[in-house]
Amino acid sequence: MITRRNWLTRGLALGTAALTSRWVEADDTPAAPQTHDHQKPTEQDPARGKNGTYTPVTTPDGSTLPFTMKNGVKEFHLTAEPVQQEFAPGMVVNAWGYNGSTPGPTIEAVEGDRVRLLVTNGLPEHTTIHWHGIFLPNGMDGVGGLNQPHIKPGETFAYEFTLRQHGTFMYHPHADEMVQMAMGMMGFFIIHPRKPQGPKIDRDFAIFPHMWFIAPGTATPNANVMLDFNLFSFNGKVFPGTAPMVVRKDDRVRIRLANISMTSHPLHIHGHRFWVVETDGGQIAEPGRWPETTLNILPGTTRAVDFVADLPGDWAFHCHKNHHAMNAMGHEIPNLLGADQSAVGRKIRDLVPGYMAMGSTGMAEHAKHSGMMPGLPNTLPMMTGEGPFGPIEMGGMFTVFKVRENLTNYDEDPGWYQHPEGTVAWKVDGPPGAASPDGGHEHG
Ligand SMILES: [Cu+2]
Repeated sequence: MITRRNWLTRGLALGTAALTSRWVEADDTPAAPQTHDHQKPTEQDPARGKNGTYTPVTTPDGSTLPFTMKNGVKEFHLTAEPVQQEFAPGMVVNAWGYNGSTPGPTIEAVEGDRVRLLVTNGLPEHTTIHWHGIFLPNGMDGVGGLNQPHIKPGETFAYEFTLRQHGTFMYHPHADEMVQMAMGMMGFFIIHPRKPQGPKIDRDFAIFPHMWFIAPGTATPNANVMLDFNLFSFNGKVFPGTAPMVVRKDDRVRIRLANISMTSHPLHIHGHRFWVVETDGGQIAEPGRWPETTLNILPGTTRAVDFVADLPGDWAFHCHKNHHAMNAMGHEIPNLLGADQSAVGRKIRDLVPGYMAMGSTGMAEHAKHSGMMPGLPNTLPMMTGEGPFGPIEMGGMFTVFKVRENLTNYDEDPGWYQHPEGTVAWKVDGPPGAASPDGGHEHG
């Protein structure tokens, strides 16, 4: 049986082996993309100098697409296909994606690379791939019907072009778009600069916020919904299924964000502010960069932000559309704030043993009782997660940015932050005047 506590434990186990912070030779072939233990160049690309190095991107809960070098061309292979993916323990979704996941694996390459992308269609209908934001010959742009014939089920098409820019881009279908993207078809296409400038990035994350409509009790997204979505994910996971972002204190962190959903996601970080350094149109020159704590990622855009993680702790990172940081909720819930439900609660309990009337004082009771009241199958509680101080009462687009001193590696969840004594908000006994340090509270 899954309790909320082991949900959280499982949710916080890192979904992917995180990477050690290290520059990788740009010519390296990530044969084992999640460990990077074998970063030896297999073949030198004569078109590139020695300068191209990069810190590999970490796709929380995702992966990096391996490639093979063929006569100086980096060859990647994507298969568009149905995938079954656990969004959080207790909920499996019948989505569509690439190579077994939604979002598909992250493509990483270096400016100047010649790339060949083989795309096999394992879907029940035709598809194409559009390389969003990338400068390429028109016939490689992937708009079905306009630039190329559709890729029919079972067929494989090759796209080939030279990367003439660097930045954060995406791939997604340009065929039956509303259905295929509502079903989860998307991926990152990261092009590292051939000559990196500025300080070294220690941790480079890539996150797709996405939204879905999955009727409670079911497992297949409804692609006919236009705005009324009810499940909100980071890289195909919802809290508490989302992997934390683990960094060392004073790491320079980059977070790349991309959105092909139907609405914007104002993504917010706690305890830090980040600098907006990049759009899908390219790099923002140094004087034009600006600080934010919340950045609205519009549909059809990517953004990258950089900052130094200088404050240790467990910091929330979440969408600030508040219902996007919750799990599936019904839309027809009556507003019961302030209503006395005690009489009706007694009557319903005669019919439904164990029934609890909720909502009179707010929704927090839902998080408290979600482990006690049986819910619909394959449906997550609206507010969930258990922290060291009690219920976290979140869901959806929510994860934890963990900044630690003395971190030995990025591969293990360091657990909850151990707050130095006297640095946690405390309960005041007696009149408010007692809250001052002179009022008797012990400070560390
Ligand atoms: Cu959102």
